[in-house]
Amino acid sequence: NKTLVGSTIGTTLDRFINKKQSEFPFATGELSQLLRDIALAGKIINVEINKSGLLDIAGAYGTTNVQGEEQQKLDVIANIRFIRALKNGGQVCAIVSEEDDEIVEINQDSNYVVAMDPLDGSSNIDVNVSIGTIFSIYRRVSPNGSPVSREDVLQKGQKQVAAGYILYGSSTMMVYTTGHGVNGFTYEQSLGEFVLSHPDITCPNDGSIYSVNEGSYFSFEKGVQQYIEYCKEQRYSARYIGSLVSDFHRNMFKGGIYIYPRTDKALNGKLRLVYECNALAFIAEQAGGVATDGEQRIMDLDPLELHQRTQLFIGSKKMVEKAESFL
Ligand code: P6P
Repeated sequence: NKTLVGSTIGTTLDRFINKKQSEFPFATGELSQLLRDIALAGKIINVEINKSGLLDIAGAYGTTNVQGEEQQKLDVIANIRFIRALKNGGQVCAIVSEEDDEIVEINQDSNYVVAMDPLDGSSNIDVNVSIGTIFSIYRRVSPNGSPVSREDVLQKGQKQVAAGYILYGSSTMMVYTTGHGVNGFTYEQSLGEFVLSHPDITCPNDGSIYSVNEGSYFSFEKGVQQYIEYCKEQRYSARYIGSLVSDFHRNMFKGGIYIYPRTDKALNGKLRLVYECNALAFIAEQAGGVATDGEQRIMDLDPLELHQRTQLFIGSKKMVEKAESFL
């Protein structure tokens, strides 16, 4: 295990953000503040998640979100916490959230848009499996002070200025990029701070772990079935947690591929382009990995709808290329 020594490892997220900002002379500090606001919301949700087993907030909330999924109470709480933290932080003009059917307009005098899945994998909450927050950050394209437009929130993934996730697992980690590499921070309970624990994360170019829900095997297209057979012939390991952030995070460190292809129940795949796939695609590419929909680069896809779904093949470069060779 890494010992927290040296000037970089052990730096708090706050100091890291300040140091990085100083490397950009024209930085206004707005993006820095936004990243801090997200980290704050993550800390608050971390507390809620850790006590959810004790309080009756883990159970289903009774309402359903645009996915038609039972909205877990923690889903709703996480969404409220993030929206409140971003509103109070003052940097955000609009939010797109898995939990809100429409654009959440915040402050038309602010410059940033956040697209987020506040708590992905929430069906895992009440069985104590890790869950995650996924977020993308864009600069608005409409003039400051004007009403927020759909063009502000439906930007291609290549326009992201930052992206990241918070993984509430055996330890709580925040991993993010601003386009200059990927860095991982571990929440240090005693300090109440995220501390730099995994600087300059790189995804192995190849791997032997594949993550896909083989329960849907018979409804996968032939090429996907053939790639799964290939993985078995290679004696790869099957690891599918049912929590995208957990599978993605493990594959980024160990090497691996996560696939959510189209099925008979999910004709365009299940995962959402705007607030799940684009963020992880940005991180994957910044770490040396790749992310496609089986044909095109995820970050080149044109979002037409807020909750648009896409197929996702993401992880080690050679594994994604191999999978695509079967499609
Ligand atoms: P399935 C959780 O609902 C999620 O969005 C991802 O976190 C996870 O990888 C996937 O869906 C699981 O979906 O259809 O395999 O149960």
